[in-house]
Amino acid sequence: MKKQYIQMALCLAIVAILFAGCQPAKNQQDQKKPNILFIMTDDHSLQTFSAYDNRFIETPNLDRIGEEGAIFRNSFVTNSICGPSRAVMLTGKHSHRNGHINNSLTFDGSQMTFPKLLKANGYQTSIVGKWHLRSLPTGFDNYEVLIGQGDYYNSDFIANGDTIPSEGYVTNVITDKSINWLENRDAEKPFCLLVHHKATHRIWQPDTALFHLFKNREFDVPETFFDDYQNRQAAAEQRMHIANDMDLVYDLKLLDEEGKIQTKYRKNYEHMIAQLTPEQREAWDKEYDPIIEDFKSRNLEGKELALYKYQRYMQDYLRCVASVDNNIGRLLNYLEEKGELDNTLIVYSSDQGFYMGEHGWFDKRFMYEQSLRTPLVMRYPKVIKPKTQLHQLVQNIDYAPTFLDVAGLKVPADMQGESLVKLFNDKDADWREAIYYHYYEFPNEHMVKRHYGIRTGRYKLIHFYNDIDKWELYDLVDDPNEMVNLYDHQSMQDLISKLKKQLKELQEKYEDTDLSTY
Ligand code: SGN
Ligand code: CA
Repeated sequence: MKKQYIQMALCLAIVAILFAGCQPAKNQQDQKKPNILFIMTDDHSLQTFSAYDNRFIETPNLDRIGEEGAIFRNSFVTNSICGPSRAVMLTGKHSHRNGHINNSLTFDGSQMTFPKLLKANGYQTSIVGKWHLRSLPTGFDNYEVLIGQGDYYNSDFIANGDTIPSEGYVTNVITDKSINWLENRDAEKPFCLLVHHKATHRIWQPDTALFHLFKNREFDVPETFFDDYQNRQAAAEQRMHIANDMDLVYDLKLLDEEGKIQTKYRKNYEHMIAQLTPEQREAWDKEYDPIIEDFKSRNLEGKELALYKYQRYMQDYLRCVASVDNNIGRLLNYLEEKGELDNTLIVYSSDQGFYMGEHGWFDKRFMYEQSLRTPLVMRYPKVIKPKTQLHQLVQNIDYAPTFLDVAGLKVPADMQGESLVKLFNDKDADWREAIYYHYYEFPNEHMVKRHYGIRTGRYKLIHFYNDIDKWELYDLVDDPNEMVNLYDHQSMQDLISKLKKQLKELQEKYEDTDLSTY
């Protein structure tokens, strides 16, 4: 009897020792901090991301992130322009709070950003691609960034202080450099890598390897292409109109040797194609020479010319999107091969949306839907259930708090965004009911007036100010194209008072009460 007890006790002790031996390994696995891969493009519209809209292009790799994770159906920016959006994402603060209100400023890199906090807490941090904040990156163990806007072909990069010429098509080169960094990192530490593409920014130069795409495709023209901007003065006075402002040579690559095709930007375009290697140039001319000859034979004018420009614009823009999608596929495959895919929070977004001919436009800046929105998908199976669809109003101030939260770090109290992790845990969690927007870059190339406003689930109230004093109100359910400004409608006055009150509350909350300072 006694012997049996001793044997049993011995067995239990062995099991306990074995179990204890396994424990640390399991805990290490559970406690392994997730990697963060934040992929961003420049000017990528929701209209050209098939998980949002499949009228124009299929983007299987981008879609995969959302399918295997979450797609945000109401994702917005705070200030629809490049440098400011980047500053917002880094700091988790609105433009007036991080100081970077427009593209002509130099970002104050001494302030707190999420890469700095991750780096201080054991992450290896790196950024590859577009930066566009003038000062050099801070908070990164490694940076390889384009100078300003960079070039689509054979661009220089500043790599940790040195200028490095890099032959090839920029979307491929950024991916190569990113994979190279991942390959050579210290695999003992978690990483935070920002892959920030130049594409799909103007002037939409495709990869010569993708010239076969979208040949002979006729793209549907948006209903609002011939908008007359009735009751919308700021919309009428912009300069981002496909018919009037998109250049046939510079934007649409129709440089004829005799100079018959009118352009204000001949020199810019010549400079740009002079950077191509002889092989790239040969492929370039082979693609565009027949298009130029065809264009000249048509003698287009007025509406026909505008519609022609729209089709040319769409063809090259979509080819740039296709490169992005292919290269994201390469990155996902790399992580999968290395066994890191499921331990990485993968986020894809753009610095803002873009007009694909809606209201007759290209570019962004306005608080109207196409440029207020930005695509946002995230994948991290440990926290996000596949096929999650989120409809809350989220904004790019929320990215920094989300990254910190996923990494198990405290979000600094002065960050103005909120972690999105709460929505992954509970789809019905308490969330903001309205977002605040403020755009400052006027006067500037595209002449979009300064404005601020509020957007709720249904309504949008905008105030254009500075050299103008005009309000606009839209009902996004009845008028999703934002063609009818309801601001002067008698029946809307109670709603307007309520929205103005809510707007003021948001300005107080985010501390943007003194507009005279800009
Ligand atoms: C450049 C473009 C503009 C664009 C701004 C801002 N002109 O100035 O069309 O609006 O960038 O874009 S270009 O002749 O250089 O193409 S941003 O995304 O970088 O903010
Ligand atoms: Ca941009």
